[in-house]
Amino acid sequence: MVVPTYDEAAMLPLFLGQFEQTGLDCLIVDDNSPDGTGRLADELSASHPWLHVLHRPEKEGLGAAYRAGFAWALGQGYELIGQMDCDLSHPPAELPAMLARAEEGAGLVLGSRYVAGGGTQGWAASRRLMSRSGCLGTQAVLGLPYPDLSGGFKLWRADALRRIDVAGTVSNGYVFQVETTRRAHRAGVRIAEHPFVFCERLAGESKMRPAIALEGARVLVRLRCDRWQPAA
Ligand SMILES: Nc1nc2c(ncn2[C@@H]2O[C@H](COP(=O)(O)OP(=O)(O)OP(=O)(O)O)[C@@H](O)[C@H]2O)c(=O)[nH]1
Ligand SMILES: [Mg+2]
Repeated sequence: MVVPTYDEAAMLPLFLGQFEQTGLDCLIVDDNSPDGTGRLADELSASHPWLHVLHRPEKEGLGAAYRAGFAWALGQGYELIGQMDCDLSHPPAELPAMLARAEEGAGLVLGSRYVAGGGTQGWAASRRLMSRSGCLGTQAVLGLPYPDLSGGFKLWRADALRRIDVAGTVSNGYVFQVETTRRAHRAGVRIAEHPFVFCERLAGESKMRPAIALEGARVLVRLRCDRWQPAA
């Protein structure tokens, strides 16, 4: 599982404590967090052989962190490569069910808050409205059938990541999630939606800002014009 971090020192031990139960490997991709998350991850990796750490020199946003993390995982030869947040908003307990969907043949298992059985917990009405309207607007603008397009809880087959040329994606922030799912849809990757309940973070600070949502809307317009097609 590729887990990007920026200032998650308060959450990292809690996250790893729950993640350990899954028996999976974890790659922390840290952008030189000022709060020392990267150093802490290094220390923990010394006693946890399943924990790997990739250090990036500066904060360049989620897309860049994921591109680096996926490249590392593909290079290591993993057949299944996932992505999730470090703040326990994406419950590690969902991973066995998501893995089962991938083993049944899905190339992308899309964790979804907005299909039956999914939801959000602990969000103010304003945040719910922003996320829901963002996803509905994105779905309408891009004509995609998936109601949760901005979420970052996903499991990929390595060949699906190659088919979408993940290294060649261009977006950052939340739109990176939209871009990769859109590419998967265009490339004919089998996509399975898995409902989960998104839980608000217990500690640390949210990086969500109105400016980020607005930037998302701007980049979405650019993505609408993107003519990316899978290689024949
Ligand atoms: N490496 C890296 N990780 C980031 C960056 N921005 C956010 N993250 C991490 O990516 C994950 C998801 O971040 P976001 O959803 O943007 O923000 P958040 O703080 O989780 O906000 P909410 O969950 O919406 O309250 C978290 O684990 C963050 O620490 C970044 O620029 N670089
Ligand atoms: Mg979060």
